[in-house]
Amino acid sequence: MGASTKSEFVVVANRLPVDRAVDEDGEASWRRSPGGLVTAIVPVMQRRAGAWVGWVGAPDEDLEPFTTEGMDLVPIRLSAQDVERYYEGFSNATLWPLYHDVIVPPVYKRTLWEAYVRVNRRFAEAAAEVAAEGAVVWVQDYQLQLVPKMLRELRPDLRIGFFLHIPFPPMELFAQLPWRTQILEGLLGADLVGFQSADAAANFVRLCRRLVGVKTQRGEVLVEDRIVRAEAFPISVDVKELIDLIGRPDVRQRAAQIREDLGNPATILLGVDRLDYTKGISQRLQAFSELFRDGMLKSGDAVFVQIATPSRERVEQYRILRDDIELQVGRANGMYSELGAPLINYLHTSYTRDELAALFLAADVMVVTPLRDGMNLVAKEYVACRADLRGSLLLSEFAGAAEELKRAFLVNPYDIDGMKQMMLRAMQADPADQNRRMRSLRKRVIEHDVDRWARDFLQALEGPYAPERPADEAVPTG
Ligand code: ADQ
Repeated sequence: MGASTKSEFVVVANRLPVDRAVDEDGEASWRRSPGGLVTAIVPVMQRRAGAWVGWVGAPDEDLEPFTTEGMDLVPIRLSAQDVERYYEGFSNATLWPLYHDVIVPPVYKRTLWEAYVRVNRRFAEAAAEVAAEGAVVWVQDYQLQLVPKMLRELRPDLRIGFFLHIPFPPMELFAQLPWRTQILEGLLGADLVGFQSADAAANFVRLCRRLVGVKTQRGEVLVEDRIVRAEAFPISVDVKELIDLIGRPDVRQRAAQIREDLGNPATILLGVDRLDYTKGISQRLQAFSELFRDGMLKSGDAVFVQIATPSRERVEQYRILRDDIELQVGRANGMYSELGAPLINYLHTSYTRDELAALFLAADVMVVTPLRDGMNLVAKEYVACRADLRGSLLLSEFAGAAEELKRAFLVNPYDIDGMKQMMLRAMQADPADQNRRMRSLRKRVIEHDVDRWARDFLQALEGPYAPERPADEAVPTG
């Protein structure tokens, strides 16, 4: 990308959509990161000569803009202190727990906030630099909530969209944040603010009215002479990629092999999560092991496979969580397993997409029990992979996905007894019941895949906006 080239379409996200790969000769190159967001946005980037502004994921790296796979990438430098304060600090020790029901206490520290402001400004300035006149800029997620306002101040000609991937909390929780007004004003710099659910969008609009004192109506906030829209765009998965994977003979063989390696138990239950306290891993393992304690299950009836991807390991609460889970797994296995047949197979590692697809095919019950989750893509990935219409999804009511996946076995993850009963029901569901449920779940996921999500958001951002009534009538001023 030449220094003078400007882009008509710019994505701004904490991370660039690439990871560094080092080959046998020590040569470094860039590989596209796995994940739905990247898959959904890359085709749009390629069609429109887009640019992506983000951090490479390592501290203190000074990189010039570069092009890979038809994407222009604009690296943002973060010092080790920025990473500690903006990323691990304000993003993941303040906002993350606050936006997830305060499951652990958020850290409120002025030094972290100052770093958040400083780094958000750096992202906004880079985006302002690279965007062409009248370009569309799409800002992603909770790490960058101040960018829309900062960017609008620098470049009032741009059309700015923002999408929040995590929940947006209600007044009772959000009001704790010492910088609550600044965050709301930051988001109000956008033309369109997208959320995973209608509840989150409604929380945002209500908070703007109460804390910023602006006029609002349904999904609209009036800011001076602009209308900011707040709407739900539930994110989804790359269904095509998953269907291709499960059609591969090696993936099917691997699924059969996994069942065999686990000793061909009657039922395999599976959990796949980042190791995060929002995911309810401990609650589900407790429910499962109590079924053995109570004699409802015995060795050979069922095996639980819990895959936990290492995550945010420098943040204290994540270190505590890891120790707690590993203690719990060790205890349950020590008490209820038989020699050579552990109750819980716990793997603290990351997997390839092929291996994940094979695990989904091998699992009779997919257990997704977050205490709070913006959406949860694992639930949708499992459904997309079960073209055989077998398997059961046990899903928390507090995952955004529950709003769409109504035929799952829904549970309150705080209710251990309720979860035990539902776990048994999901395990015992007959093939006809599984079939009916899975057919309905799959219809929803196939019709609403990640391409549609990106398309819907961008159409809402760029298309002509037709409010139900003219703006000056709908939102009286003065
Ligand atoms: P996450 O909290 O990371 O995402 P999730 O939606 O489940 O949660 O996405 C995780 C992704 O990582 C899935 O695609 C999954 O397959 C993959 N993954 C998990 N464990 C893995 C492993 N061991 N190896 C390889 N891959 C693994 C945030 C929000 C969610 C929201 C998404 C997207 O917290 O609520 O759904 O963003 O908006």
